[in-house]
Amino acid sequence: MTPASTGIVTSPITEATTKAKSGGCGCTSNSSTVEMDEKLKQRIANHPCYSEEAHHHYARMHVAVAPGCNIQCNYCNRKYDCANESRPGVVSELLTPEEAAHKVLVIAGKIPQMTVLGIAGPGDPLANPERTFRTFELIADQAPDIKLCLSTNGLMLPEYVDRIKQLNIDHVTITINMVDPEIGAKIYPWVHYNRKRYKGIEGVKILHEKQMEGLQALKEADILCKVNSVMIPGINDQHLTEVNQVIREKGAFLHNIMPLISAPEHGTHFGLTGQRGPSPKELKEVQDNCAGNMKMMRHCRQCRADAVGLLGEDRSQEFTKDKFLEMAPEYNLEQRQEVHAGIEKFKAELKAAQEKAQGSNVKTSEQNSPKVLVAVATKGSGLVNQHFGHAKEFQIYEVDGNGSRFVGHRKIDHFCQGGYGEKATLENIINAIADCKAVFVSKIGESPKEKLHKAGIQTVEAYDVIEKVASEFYEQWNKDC
Ligand code: CLF
Ligand code: SF4
Repeated sequence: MTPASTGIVTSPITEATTKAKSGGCGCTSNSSTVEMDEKLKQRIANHPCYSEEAHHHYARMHVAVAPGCNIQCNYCNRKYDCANESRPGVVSELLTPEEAAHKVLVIAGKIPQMTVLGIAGPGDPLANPERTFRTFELIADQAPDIKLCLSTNGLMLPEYVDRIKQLNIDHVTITINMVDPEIGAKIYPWVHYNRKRYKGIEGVKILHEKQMEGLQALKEADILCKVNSVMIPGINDQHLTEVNQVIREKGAFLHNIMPLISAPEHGTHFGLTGQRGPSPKELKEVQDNCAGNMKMMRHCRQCRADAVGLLGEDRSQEFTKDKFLEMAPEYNLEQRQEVHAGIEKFKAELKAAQEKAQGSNVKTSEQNSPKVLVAVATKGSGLVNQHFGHAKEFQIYEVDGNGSRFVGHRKIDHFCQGGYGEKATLENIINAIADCKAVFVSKIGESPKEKLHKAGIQTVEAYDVIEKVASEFYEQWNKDC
């Protein structure tokens, strides 16, 4: 149990440290080398997408109020949610703004660590401006502590930046897959603008122009802009460093390069024509090439237009329309503030534990120590605290003598299936983390442990701060090799 999953104020660091198998050292996790001032840190401190640190503790929710779209992406099938912010093949229940507001007030009470309301589909929010802005108005009025967040393809953004500012929407995402319309023509077959459909490059040029104008306008309005880019091997993979450079120059705050997810059953152009997505290694390479220039987001889960919960969990099925309409709104500002204060206290303890571990970090390894990847089973709160068999994803950390950094996550079919299909699933898990030297878990059975060892992946059982476990593992690994 953690503050992130219960909202109860506890001190799991002390608990974790007591439960640790051995004492020792650790290191701090920081996915970015780009420095930020205090004011900016405060603006993103409890936004789970804009802050990697926050995503271990705070949750977001989406409401699916925006059905229409004004462009066509080759990775999208309109039967499903907008693939710019969602995993393809997912269908959300469409809500009216009033239903959406009711849902937010229900969830704000049941999951008080939910700090952000995003509108990200199922189409494009700004192709449905009245529904989108009406929803934001209702929330701003009734739940003033919830941050508002919007994700768009950018086509209509320049027209709405003033309204976005007025509503105090401080976080806006634009999906920008290209800054060269020739490349864009391979991604977007048409664009609908000012009541006219523009095909091919003519439409892409309009989209590009509006995206750039929108980005500039957000910067001028001091609204934090994240850019999502879908990485499509053979089409824009080489081009994304140029996209990164342009958006950085224009003032984007954060860049989220996401993998194309493509399968024939999604019925998309790319799915049907066999366009593949990138491997985790290819994705990391491109992200690494862009890192250092600006903050990179690596913890995106490509969530659904009705997502609820921490980024790594999906609680949307607990709040389907038939269920949440029966629930009474429980929004309580005081209770929420109390829970947030507890989370902040916990975060401070976590940070202190990380810094303490950093102080006793491996001294010999220094600058040129080899980098290794490790996989971590976690339910959140920055701890190794999940049983191997219950993990639906592993967080991936890169570790060297200077510390450890979160670099991504790998989704897996979780292992405990009552005996059925376990062999196939274990093989899939081993494939998914084959490039990792170790997997950190709170517990693991003898049989999977043995098979992982045969595949060259060590298992480390612990219940402790991730960076501390990583550092102890690295020190031992460094001695052994
Ligand atoms: Fe939603 Fe997007 Fe706001 Fe986050 S999601 S609108 S910025 S609150 Fe986050 Fe989900 Fe990735 Fe989006 S993990 S798909 S980046
Ligand atoms: Fe689909 Fe979103 Fe692209 Fe519109 S912007 S076509 S909903 S992926």
